[in-house]
Amino acid sequence: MSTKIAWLMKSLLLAGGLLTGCGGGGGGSDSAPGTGDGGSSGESGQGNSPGNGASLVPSAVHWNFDSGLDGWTVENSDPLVGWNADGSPLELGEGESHVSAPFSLNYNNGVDIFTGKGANKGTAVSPLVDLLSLDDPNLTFWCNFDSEDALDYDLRWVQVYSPSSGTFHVKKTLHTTGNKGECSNQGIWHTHQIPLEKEWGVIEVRFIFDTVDEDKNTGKGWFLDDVEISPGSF
Ligand SMILES: [Ca+2]
Ligand SMILES: [Ca+2]
Ligand SMILES: [Ca+2]
Repeated sequence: MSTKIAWLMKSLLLAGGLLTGCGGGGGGSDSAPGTGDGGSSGESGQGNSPGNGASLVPSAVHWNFDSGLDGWTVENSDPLVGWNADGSPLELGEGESHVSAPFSLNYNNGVDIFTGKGANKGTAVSPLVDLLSLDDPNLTFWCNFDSEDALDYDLRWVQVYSPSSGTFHVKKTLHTTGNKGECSNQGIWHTHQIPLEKEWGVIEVRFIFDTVDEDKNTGKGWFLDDVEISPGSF
C-alpha cells in the first residue's frame, strides 16, 4: 500500500471519528517571500514548556481543530478577518469547510476575506514540536481554498521554522495561477505532504495568508484540517 493511500485511509478514519491521535503523510518545499515574523507566543498546549512561552509537543501529533485552536497561536493584521478554528462558512466548494467535523483552521470572517479596509494578512503558528524522536518525519495536512487565482494576490504559504535558531527549513508557496501545481484543486479537499528532518529538532509550522490588496476578496479564504506531524513509516 502506498504512503498516499495509507494516509488517505487513515484520514478517512479520522474524519469519521474512528481514530484519534497521530498519523503522517506528503510534500515538497520551495521559496516564499519574506514572512519571517508571526510569532509563537504561548497559549495552551501539550507537553512541557521550552522556555519561550510556547508549548512543546514531544513527538508525533495530530491537530483536528474540532475543539478550538489546539494550542496554535494566530496573528491577524485586521480584527475583521483572520485565522480561527471554526465551522464558518459551513460550505466550501461542493462540500463542507472541514474534513474532520465540525471545525477546520481557516482564514476568513465567516463569509469571505473582505474587510473594506485594504489588504489583510494572518499567520497561524503551531505549538513547538520536537522532531528528534521521529524517524523520517512528515508534515501532512488537508487543504482547501476559495480565493483569487493569481500569483501575486491572495497568497498562501506553509513554513517550517526553528525559533531557537531563527532558521526557516521550509518556505513553500501554495498559491498558483491557472490551476497549476499541487495546490490547484480550489474547492476540493486535498492533502499535502512535506518531508521533515529529525535533525531540525524543535520546530513550529506556520500557515500564512495575505490578500496583498483589497480587490477580489470575495472568496471564502483558506482552510486546513487534520494537520499532522508523524513518522514516515506506517
Ligand atoms: Ca471561519
Ligand atoms: Ca477538523
Ligand atoms: Ca484578492
